[in-house]
Amino acid sequence: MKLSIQENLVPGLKLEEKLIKAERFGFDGVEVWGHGMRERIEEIKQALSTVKIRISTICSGYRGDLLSANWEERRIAVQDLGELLGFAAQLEATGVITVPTFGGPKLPDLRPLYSSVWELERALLMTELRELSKVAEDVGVHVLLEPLNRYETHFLCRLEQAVCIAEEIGSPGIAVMADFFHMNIEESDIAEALRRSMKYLRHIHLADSNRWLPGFGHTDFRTPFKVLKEGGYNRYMTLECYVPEPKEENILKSIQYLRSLI
Ligand code: LER
Ligand code: MN
Repeated sequence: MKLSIQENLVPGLKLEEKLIKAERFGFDGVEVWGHGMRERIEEIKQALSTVKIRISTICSGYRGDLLSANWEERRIAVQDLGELLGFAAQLEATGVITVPTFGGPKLPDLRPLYSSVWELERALLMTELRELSKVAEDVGVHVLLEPLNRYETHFLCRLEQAVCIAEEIGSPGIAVMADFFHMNIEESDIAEALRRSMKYLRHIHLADSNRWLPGFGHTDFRTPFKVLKEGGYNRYMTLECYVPEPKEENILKSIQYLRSLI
């Protein structure tokens, strides 16, 4: 298993500085934000040329909303995501983290055409993901579906819902990621949820129960990590969490804690 950290959590001004620092901390990768990627791609490639550390993933950062009631908004989301998948391939990253929609539903109740708004949203997403799966497959990266807790989205909250979508699409371009903070709220058994998702699991976000660095809350990482190890998970786990002061010291503490478990 490889460890990565989101770029904003690493002290430093320029990406090159952050990459050097993250490598010194002992990380294998850095997760970058998708926003403004077109303008940043050359700077990122340049920064990568001087270090061993890699870009693990691109986190979201597309405009629009895949489940908006507005066609333009949906179109922009699909277009931007397609473009980000291309950038992910150029950076040799796993893929692009995708939250189908934040907040509540934006689509109308179309009963009896669809039995619920959720069913309509799902059908719409399937159409969009079929299109995106071809792009992702062509360039060899993944759309990483991320379930969030109920306070951030009504749509995908548990791993099994994302797995079901990936299964139905049936393309290596569509995969699933797991975030320990969200799982801590939504899954009745984190280890079991991971075990059932192994076939489609391509990325992980790490945070403790309070969304602080792993080791600074009360989440049990031991059992889920055991499941990941047994399932042959050898991909990135990225820190997406609050870093309490003193930051550098605590990042080092957390990475040591995680290495002792994996
Ligand atoms: C939001 O809470 C989150 O976990 C992010 O990874 C969404 O992109
Ligand atoms: Mn996350």
